[in-house]
Amino acid sequence: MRKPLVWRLLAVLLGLSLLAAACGDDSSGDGDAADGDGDAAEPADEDGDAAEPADEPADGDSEDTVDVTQGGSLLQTIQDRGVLICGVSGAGTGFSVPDPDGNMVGFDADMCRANAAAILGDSTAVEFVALTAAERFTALAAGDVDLLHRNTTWTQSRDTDVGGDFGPTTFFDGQQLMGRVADGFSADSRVADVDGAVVCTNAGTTTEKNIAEAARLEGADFGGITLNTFEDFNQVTDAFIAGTCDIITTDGSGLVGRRAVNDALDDWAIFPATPISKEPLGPMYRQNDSQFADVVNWTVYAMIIADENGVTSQNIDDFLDAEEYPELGRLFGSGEDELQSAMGLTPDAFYQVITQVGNYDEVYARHLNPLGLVREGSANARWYEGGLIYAPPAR
Ligand SMILES: N[C@@H](CCC(=O)N[C@@H](CS)C(=O)NCC(=O)O)C(=O)O
Repeated sequence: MRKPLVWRLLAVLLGLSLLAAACGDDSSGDGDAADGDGDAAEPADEDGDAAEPADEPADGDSEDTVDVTQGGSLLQTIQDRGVLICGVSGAGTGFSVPDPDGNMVGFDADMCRANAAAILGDSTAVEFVALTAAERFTALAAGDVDLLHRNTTWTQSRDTDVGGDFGPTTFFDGQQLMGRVADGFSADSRVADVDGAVVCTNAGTTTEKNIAEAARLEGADFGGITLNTFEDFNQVTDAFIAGTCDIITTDGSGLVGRRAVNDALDDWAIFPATPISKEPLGPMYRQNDSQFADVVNWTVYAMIIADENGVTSQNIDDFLDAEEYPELGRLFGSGEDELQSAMGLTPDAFYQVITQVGNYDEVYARHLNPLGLVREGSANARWYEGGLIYAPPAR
């Protein structure tokens, strides 16, 4: 049954307004959002526009298949534009930092490249926009970036109030603290040991809220902390090195990264051993665009499935026989029952991801192993090795 005319007209109008939002003046990602001037940005919680198509009444179709092509998906906008605009930190050691030539390097940066390889067949077709933690949600809501791969923790408020949706967790993290060994801190230190300390972090993060809450929960014997927040984590680390901060705190991965690049393994202690929070980090995009969400999510899943099966950028061509490897045949587009075309991608979209960027483990090993972050024994291990990295089946 076709939708009544009024709903079809509404859908067209909504599609156009979504496109206008996504293609606004700043959609070239020229860095306005990164400048922090916030001009173009509406308050993040006014992003509700995008939710309206979901209110459309069910049309009563009872067919087995559904039409997955939705009006106004960001996917088409990116394909027409020919470049993916990806919001990253730009100061997240191991996750996204510019190299001396200005190339964005890291785990999150490669996740952006993987999305570009899937959507555009070209992992280099990415424009990176460096965003501080405080800027990121406004930039996303305003359409300055298509998505975030920016050490962003999936939380209830960000998933609801802030107008975002989250993809699969790509790195299971947790908040820790770092202090100087010379000040008596060790890996066995606890939050109780930072009584009276100047504790520093970056603003607009779960981190600043968690530490304030943890200090309050220490109880009556705990005198309190002085919490100082900075715009970005480079400033936080500089203040720690300068001695202005006794303790710095953020996602454990960030602390391990900063300690490694400052060659301070013996001088800076990270604690407590069990983090004070859960920080599931992953992609975030504007809410209620199911087609775009599917593409971002299945890009991550394809990288995980490849890893589960030992398929790498180097050996993928050995796994294209769809008779022998039916799931991989579907996923990489060599089987006739491939599912990528129905998602608005080319059949070989995920083949491009693996050949151009690598599987999950290759990306992890490239950027995080050198910092001392290992998957084995951590939540980021494969599910069949006791970790939480898991993908649904490609069927
Ligand atoms: N995961 C937390 C913290 C994110 C965060 O800002 N992490 C720091 C340290 S890993 C970072 O990315 N710093 C880079 C910067 O400040 O630009 C959140 O989503 O609020």
